Amino acid sequence: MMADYQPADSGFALDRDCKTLTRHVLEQLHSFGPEAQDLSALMNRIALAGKLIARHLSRAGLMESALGFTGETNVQGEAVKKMDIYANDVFISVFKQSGLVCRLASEEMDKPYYIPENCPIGRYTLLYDPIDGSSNVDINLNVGSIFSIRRQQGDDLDHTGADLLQDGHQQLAAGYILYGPSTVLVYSIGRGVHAFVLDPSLGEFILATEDIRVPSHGPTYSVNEGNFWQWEDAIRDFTRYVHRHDGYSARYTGALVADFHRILTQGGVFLYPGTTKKPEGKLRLLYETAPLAFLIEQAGGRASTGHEDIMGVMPGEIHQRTPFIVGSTDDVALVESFIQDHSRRQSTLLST
Ligand code: P6P
Repeated sequence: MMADYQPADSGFALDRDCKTLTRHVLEQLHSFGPEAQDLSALMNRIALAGKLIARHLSRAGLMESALGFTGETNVQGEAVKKMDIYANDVFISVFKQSGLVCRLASEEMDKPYYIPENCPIGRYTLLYDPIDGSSNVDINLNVGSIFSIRRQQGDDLDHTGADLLQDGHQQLAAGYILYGPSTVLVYSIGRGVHAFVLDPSLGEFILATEDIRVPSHGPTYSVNEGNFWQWEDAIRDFTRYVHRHDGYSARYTGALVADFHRILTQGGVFLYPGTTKKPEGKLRLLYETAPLAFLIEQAGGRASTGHEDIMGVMPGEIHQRTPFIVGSTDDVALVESFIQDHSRRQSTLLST
């Protein structure tokens, strides 16, 4: 009787190369039921979008009309890059025939894109920022895509997307793709945060790090200090504090996904506070700050507007913005302590 077959020592390497994203999602859910299969299929489509965008980015410098501006401005009033439109359309193309989604809501589209009648309609909504940090695209620096998946609630017959105006706890899954020296996909379906690296030779995202935990404190503070005089005093005082105390380093790339990835993996705090020009902040809730808040909380960190948890913010409209303070629990709390001190001082002054 032959002994049971034992894989050779390379078993670990082979098994690791087989830990693809779709398999990981099913293992996470310990289920092969309909919703598990849906989530696995949704993540598989997002991975395909990431591969297509990564490929386009890697060759953009050699392609006519891949870089630069379209000459249009989007609903945010921002100049649109050709890569923004390409990436936006990639997500639509990848999901249009999937039978998984009923609509897609994006930074680049004023209203959600509804899957046409002649295509299979699903019961999920994809909310995404197709290319985050597009000011970096033409200079070959990091950019990312951010995504959030919600289940459709109600029928949305009037196509207003009103049922999307729910807080961050309604997210089923969230994550991002970071296009850098390697292409990294980070996601959570509410059971921890996991990172996959694209192996171009396989054309697969392979599990790299499981159950990422953000340290309770880190040395990095990440903020655009060019806005210093546009901030409220509390944020200026926080900045003065980290200038004066050892152990802090400033890092800021201009791409939220890249700055967030550093904070998620090494600790610290990223801030995009309100300014005099944009008191509500620059970053968008439904497809930027809420998905990243979902991730950081899953990794043991925090995300705040400075006054409340991002995950609890109820949006008034699809493109609503929020101030964003995200990262290690101790570092987010430090920023909030300056805000609370200032609020106390102001209320004391007003009461005298
Ligand atoms: P600023 C990119 O446009 C973006 O939305 C985020 O990726 C990034 O964190 C932020 O804006 C950068 O904005 O005002 O510092 O250039």
